[in-house]
Amino acid sequence: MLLLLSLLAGLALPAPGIAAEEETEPSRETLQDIQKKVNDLWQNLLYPLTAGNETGGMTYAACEMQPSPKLDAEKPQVTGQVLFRQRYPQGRLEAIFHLEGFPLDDNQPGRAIHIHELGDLSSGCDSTGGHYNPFRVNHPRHPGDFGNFSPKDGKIRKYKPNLFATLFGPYSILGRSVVIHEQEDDMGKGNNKASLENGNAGKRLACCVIGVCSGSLWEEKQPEVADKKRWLRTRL
Ligand SMILES: [Cu+2]
Ligand SMILES: [Zn+2]
Repeated sequence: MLLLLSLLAGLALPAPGIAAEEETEPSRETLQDIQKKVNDLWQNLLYPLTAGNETGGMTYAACEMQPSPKLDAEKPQVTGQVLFRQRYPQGRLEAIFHLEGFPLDDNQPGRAIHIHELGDLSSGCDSTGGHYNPFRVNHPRHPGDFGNFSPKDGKIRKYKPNLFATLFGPYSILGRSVVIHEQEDDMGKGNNKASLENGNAGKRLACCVIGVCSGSLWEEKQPEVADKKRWLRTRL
């Protein structure tokens, strides 16, 4: 034990008479290289199958939305999917929100969608915990704060690129949940504690757990959201 302690002490203190090596900033390439190695390690440890060759380095995940079983029968029964994809290892997360079951004459200005911390549906959407908040920051700076969505004809059809959440590494959202709320997200501007935690978005209408999938669902749904983008472009 003593020997171990003295060895550790020897490592921690520079030997007398030897000048400490001059510190230089690591280059951007070195940092990127380290980041990739750390990500590779995590990826291989946690999800050895997700960065497979079959999908050309693209990882796909799906969340099969189900209405909260605790919801009153007259509330919107939301179903559908939230799909994710991300190119391994440096790509940014993209998502397709493909949901239905909202009232046709919806007078709600928007519905909040977030990633919640837990993938536990044992008590419906109530057991999914709070917002996934790995960096201990205030709402709406959580990686899964997707903002507000306005259903049209009872449906949400939305594509979002460049998201902050990730499918890879220690902060992966795999196994966590997506929750749709009854109300609008106040985006942290509600002037109270809950606003900085969850945006006062109200009841949890529906939720699901994010899991790895193949690319077929993404291929199937993408034309619907892509068409919409093209339609918008022609109108501008
Ligand atoms: Cu939420
Ligand atoms: Zn949040």
